[in-house]
Amino acid sequence: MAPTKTASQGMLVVFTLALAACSESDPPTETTAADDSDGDAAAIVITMHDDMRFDPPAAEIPAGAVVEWVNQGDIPHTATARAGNEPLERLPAGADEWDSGLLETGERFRMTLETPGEYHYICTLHLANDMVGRIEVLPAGESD
Ligand SMILES: [Cu+2]
Repeated sequence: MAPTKTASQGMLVVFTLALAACSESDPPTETTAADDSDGDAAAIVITMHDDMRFDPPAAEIPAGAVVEWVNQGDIPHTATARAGNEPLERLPAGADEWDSGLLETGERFRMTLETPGEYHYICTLHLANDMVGRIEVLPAGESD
């Protein structure tokens, strides 16, 4: 077998694997706004990485905006803000808590934050690595 042919076959395998990985990463729970195209667009997309960080780690959004977390790492992560676990997890009074559950590579989780105030959330798997994030929700009308 000629070396050049071997090389091109190798490329085909890589492409095939990449395609397979993409199709497997479709989150089963995603029933609305299933793609990145606009419509019900998220106000901010926060990516999750295997160096144990949320990017950006802190964000400001107007009340009622949609936040979307996407796992861009190879290992699972969560985005979690539950009542009763202060100060690691913190919610404004009356705000809805959330827990994405395990997000595998490429999976997304969305949350609409209606209540103004400061939110502290964590990755439950990597709290020891200080994988935490913050979101400031500004009262409607104050964010421009
Ligand atoms: Cu994590």
